[in-house]
Amino acid sequence: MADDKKPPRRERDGERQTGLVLDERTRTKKPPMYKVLLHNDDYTTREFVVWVLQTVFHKNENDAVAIMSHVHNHGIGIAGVYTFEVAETKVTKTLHLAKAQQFPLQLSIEPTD
Ligand code: TYC
Repeated sequence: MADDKKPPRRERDGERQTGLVLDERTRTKKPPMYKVLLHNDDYTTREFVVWVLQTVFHKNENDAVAIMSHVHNHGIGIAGVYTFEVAETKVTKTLHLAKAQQFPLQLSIEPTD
C-alpha cells in the first residue's frame, strides 16, 4: 500500500494541548531540584541578608525578612529551591557579594527529597 502510516494520535485528557503528542519522558520527567540553604553567623548584618534574598533570590520584602529571621533564630533556612545549575549560580553570586563587604555568610546546596 502506498501510505499505510497511522496519523499522530490526538492528545489524551490532561496532556498539554500543543497539537503535538510528546514522548512520555518529555511530558513527565522533572529535573532534580536542590535547596539553597543559608547559614547563620554572628557578623553578617540582617540588612545584607534581606538585601541578598531580595536581589539574588527574588523574594519580596516580607518573605526576605521572614527567611532571614528564621535563619537568625534556627541557624539554617531555605533561601529557595532550584535546578542544580541555578542553585550554584545563586550561591556563587551571593558569596561574591558577601566577600566584597567582608561578611562571612555561608550557603550550601542540598537535594530535595
Ligand atoms: N545573625 C546575624 C546578626 O545577628 C544575622 C544573620 C541572619 C546572619 C541570617 C546570617 O544567614 C544569616 N547580625
